[in-house]
Amino acid sequence: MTNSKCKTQNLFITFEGIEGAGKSTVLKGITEKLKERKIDFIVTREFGGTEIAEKIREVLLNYHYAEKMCNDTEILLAFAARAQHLNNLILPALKAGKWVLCDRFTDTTYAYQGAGRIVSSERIKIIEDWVQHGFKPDLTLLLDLDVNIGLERVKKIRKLDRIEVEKSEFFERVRSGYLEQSRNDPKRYRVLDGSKPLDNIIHEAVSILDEFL
Ligand code: Z5A
Repeated sequence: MTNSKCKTQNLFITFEGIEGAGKSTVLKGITEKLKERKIDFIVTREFGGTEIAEKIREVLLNYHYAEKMCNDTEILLAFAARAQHLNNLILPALKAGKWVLCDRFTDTTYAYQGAGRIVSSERIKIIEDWVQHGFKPDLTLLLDLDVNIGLERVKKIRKLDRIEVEKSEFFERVRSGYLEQSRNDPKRYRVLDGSKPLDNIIHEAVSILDEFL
């Protein structure tokens, strides 16, 4: 972990990408392999992960409001959920010696609210610093995928949520935002091609995790 206040030898690993990139599916495949390697881990997600954070997720995603949700509201709610998740689940799990595998984290806020909604990174960083005190993932696996392929995958399996109904230009900005983050932090980021067959992606992801064992 990169946060000196919360030093532990265990790993905080995040999975990022646009909708339908395959994060949840790849995460599931990886957990099978981690069990074989006798790693003690938990799997969690954002928005969400704790009772209160999941309630905030509902407000953020489950309704299509007549009123526009302000960008500041969206960001503050994201970090309110994150504060609950971080303090009540992620940090205790790391301190208890577990690996934490998290489907989305703060990089999503930079990609969706930052690049997607066009809010400056400096503005988001103020709240990140307030909530996280420098805490960051040790490793981030970014599943990169063509926006239209991702949205088609999602449309086949469920109804689109409040953010997913955005135009494809929004998701193009999100994808570019992620790729820019990966270029700015190459030590933490590994970019995987989300259009490859699932088995190949899972194999690649597990090989990356094996480097940490
Ligand atoms: N959000 C935000 O705006 N700001 C924040 O700070 C945070 C979140 C934390 C919900 O996220 C929304 O929250 C998200 C960003 C916003 N919004 N939007 N729009 P989520 O993680 O809960 O949901 P998601 O990313 O939208 O969902 P997803 O559909 O679950 O994506 P996924 O996990 O990457 O995909 P998947 O479920 O693993 O796969 C989707 C389908 O594709 C499934 O049928 C798979 O079998 C198939 N699939 C996956 N990989 C492959 C490959 N390689 N080949 C073929 N088929 C595949």
